[in-house]
Amino acid sequence: MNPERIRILKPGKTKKGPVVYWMSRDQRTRDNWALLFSRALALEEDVPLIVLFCLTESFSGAGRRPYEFMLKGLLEVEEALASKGIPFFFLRGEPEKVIPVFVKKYGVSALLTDFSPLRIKMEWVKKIASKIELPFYEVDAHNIVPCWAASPKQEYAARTFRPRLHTLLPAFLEEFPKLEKQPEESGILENKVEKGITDSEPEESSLKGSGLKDSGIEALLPERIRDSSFSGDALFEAGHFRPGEKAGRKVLKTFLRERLDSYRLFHGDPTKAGLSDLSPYLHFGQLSAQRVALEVEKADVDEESKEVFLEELVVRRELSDNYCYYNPDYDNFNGFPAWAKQTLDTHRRDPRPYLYTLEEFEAAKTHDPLWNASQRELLEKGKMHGYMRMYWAKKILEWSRSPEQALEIAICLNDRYELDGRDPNGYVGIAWSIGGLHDRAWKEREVYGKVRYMNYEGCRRKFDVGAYIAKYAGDS
Ligand code: FAD
Ligand code: FO1
Repeated sequence: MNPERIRILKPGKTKKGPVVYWMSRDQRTRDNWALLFSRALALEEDVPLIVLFCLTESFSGAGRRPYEFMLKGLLEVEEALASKGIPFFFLRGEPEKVIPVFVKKYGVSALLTDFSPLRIKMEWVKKIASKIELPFYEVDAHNIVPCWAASPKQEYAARTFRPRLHTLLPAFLEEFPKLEKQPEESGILENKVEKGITDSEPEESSLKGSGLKDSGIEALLPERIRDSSFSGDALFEAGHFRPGEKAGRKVLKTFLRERLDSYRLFHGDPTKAGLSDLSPYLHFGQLSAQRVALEVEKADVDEESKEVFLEELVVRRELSDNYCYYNPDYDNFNGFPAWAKQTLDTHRRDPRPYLYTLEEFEAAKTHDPLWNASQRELLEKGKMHGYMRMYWAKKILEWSRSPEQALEIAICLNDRYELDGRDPNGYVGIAWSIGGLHDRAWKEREVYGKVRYMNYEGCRRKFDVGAYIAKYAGDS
């Protein structure tokens, strides 16, 4: 295990007591560097390992569908950990409140968590580090090359990031060691669902708690998610993506067998099943991108397709973490490159050919049947085709009062309905579409300025627009 994957957030001396892996972004037991490091640390100190997950009341505008997908995946995590003798604690509440109480209550000797460049997780980590007096480690279990090792700064574009990554890949794109079973006799605590430890001294809760599986998904959903729904939820067909580690590995297998070979040809055509369909599993960390890369490299298929796919999976995906990690304005106008801010400013007063509200966009009620079809794909499947996301976001820029309002609407709908939403890839994809991030200036035009333009005609040249519209016509 390359030691560069781990960094110390807070030093401290280890005393006798369990090691805790606070699982957040990488919700899986296989191929998980944070879990492997935690297990190695517990083994070294000859103390038990505990894994915990802290469920917050809300998360970046997520609705019911991502929560159900995530919670069903966590059920599987609990089961898989139990088969390794590792207890799983499912806590509720704000991590910066609940985790310090938990580590004190169980005399924890060291705390580990996985890495995320998003503001929400970075703030949780900062607050917790200031409240605890024990060693606190962070492991990048999401990227193949740890974000802090890939580059010391925000990269300008894929072409500046790619050579750095390719130089470092051999040192990190390695096979994973096996996760050692934890001996039963280490007297570790039973699985239990802690009913939201609060700041006050928790009452001595029984060790015989019920695991997640006894609770049922409905009861596990945060209150406000259980009681509310968004207008688009009614159209959701849950069956397209089965949640969890096992389902993720099955989708990978099918992709390698049936779709990787033609990825180069079909990945830009939303009327074809040409994509991997891995993003929900990668977003929730139910599948390791490193595992995908290792299997793709071994696949005996069209070499160019492998390259085109790895460019997306490795360079584009890890470039998203780079942007969010080094640019605190990753989800607002200020984060855009200077040339893009300048050109969008110049065209602020251009007349918009159409103007729609969030609700009209959400209900796929624009004048453009192609745009409406992409929105309906999102509402029905919970995953819009990658090519259509560019068109979808750019038209929101064209039909909104300002770039700021367009950003707000695109992020809101993306994070409300995409199963893979609330992810660095989303903030970067939207900033690329609306703010020219990681792109260059193009011929100047109304509203867009020099930001790359896309239109219906362009799509017609690329794929059978009529077939796509028919597929997601809905009742409109
Ligand atoms: P495949 O083409 O099979 O790609 C495999 C993996 O490579 C993806 O899962 C993803 O991890 C990575 N990848 C592919 N394309 C990109 C890209 N352009 N940028 C970064 N990584 C990429 N991706 C998300 O994961 N979550 C989002 O919320 C999201 N929102 C987007 C919004 C817009 C406006 C745009 C233009 C792109 C967005 N993307 C997002 C990136 C991309 O569209 C999706 O990752 C991809 O369509 C997911 O489907 P897939 O896994 O079947 O794709
Ligand atoms: N991570 C958590 O640790 N706790 C949560 O309650 C939580 C909710 C959640 C909802 C939707 C979603 O897409 C992700 C969610 N995550 C949650 C995972 C999240 O990806 C990670 O926490 C990362 O830190 C953020 O990148």
